Amino acid sequence: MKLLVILVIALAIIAIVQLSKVYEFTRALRKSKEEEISPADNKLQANLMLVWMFVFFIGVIWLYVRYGDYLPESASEHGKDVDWLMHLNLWMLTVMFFVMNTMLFVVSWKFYYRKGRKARFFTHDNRLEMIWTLIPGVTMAFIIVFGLITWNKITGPASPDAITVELYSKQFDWTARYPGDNGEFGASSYNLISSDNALGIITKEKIAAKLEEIDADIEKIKQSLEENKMVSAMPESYVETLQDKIYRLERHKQRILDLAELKMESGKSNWETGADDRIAKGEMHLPVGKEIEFIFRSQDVIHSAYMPHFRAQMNTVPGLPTRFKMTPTITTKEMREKLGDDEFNYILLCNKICGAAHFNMQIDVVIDSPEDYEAWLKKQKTFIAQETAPEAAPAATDTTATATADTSAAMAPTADASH
Ligand SMILES: [Cu+2]
Repeated sequence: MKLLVILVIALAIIAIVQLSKVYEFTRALRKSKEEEISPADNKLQANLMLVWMFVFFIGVIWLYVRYGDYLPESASEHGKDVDWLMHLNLWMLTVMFFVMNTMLFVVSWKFYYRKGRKARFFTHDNRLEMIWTLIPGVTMAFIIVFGLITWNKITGPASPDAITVELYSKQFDWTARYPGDNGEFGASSYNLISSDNALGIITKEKIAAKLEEIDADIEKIKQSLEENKMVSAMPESYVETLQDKIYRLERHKQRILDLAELKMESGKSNWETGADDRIAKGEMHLPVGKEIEFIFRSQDVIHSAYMPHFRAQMNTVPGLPTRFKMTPTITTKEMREKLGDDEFNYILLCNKICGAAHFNMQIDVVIDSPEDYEAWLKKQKTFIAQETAPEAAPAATDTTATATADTSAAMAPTADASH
């Protein structure tokens, strides 16, 4: 079948080429020049312009009707504002689209070339300049001002009783972290990210393991320096490179040691604070009617957390936590009833082409009643249970560590605590 289609297309192209050759040949016989176009030709082209305008407009209107409503009603508070803005923009564009295209095609139809007709020539018209500067200027200002007002609503400070949820992205999945009973996240650092600590949460064990790893690396380089010195004279540049490597590793080690000294705002060590953080994968639950403050982090590349049903989207950037707040207004159950679809689920998906499995980087978002949400949260594993052996966990509270005022910024729950 495919072969047949390709064959037909190929034959059609050959036929068109042959026909145009015949046309040129007859023209040569009639001795008319190629650039000579008859008035009848011009008129036909002008009329075709008008016909095409109508076909084009009908096509656009059909697209609006067929695909105009691709999402159900917004399930978040600010979503209504976003929808309003979106529709305002769309209507403005639609009006402009029809006005501009009508002018384009009608002018081509009306003023096609006729012998002896002359165009009026003028170099400047103040009134015209005014019209095409002022109208777009005012329209743009209007869109920008309303856009900024909505944007500030979404990204403004969260209320004190908002629930904070951290969304952590990496190639290619999402992890949701909820602060435990103490309401505070444990600190994290990219320096501690490893296969068994994807979020880089700071714990005594993780710090010890990292220090050990760095020491081993330093030792290896030192050894190779010694060995090479004995064998022959090493090029000086190579020695320098190795010494530079050692210097870098020592500096890295100091950063890890600094992490061990960190304390949270509450005065507890970050290990104590992070131990009861709850981790959810594959599915994220949120309570209806409560303000949620999202904090986004990324491990590797820029991803984008996109929750279309809530009209919410934010880039997740490695090394730079981003945030926004939203209040869900419709539970999953209510939305299923509204849509008459028992299988419906809200989704969180990655909206930035981030690699081979980007298409698969999505999880369900379940909006519960506050009671159901609490019950679900209690069932989620704490970081302590998930990422370390249970017996190794509780001991480590560093009472000797001190916190100084100037490091408090680095101790914000989600900031990467390193420099
Ligand atoms: Cu992604």
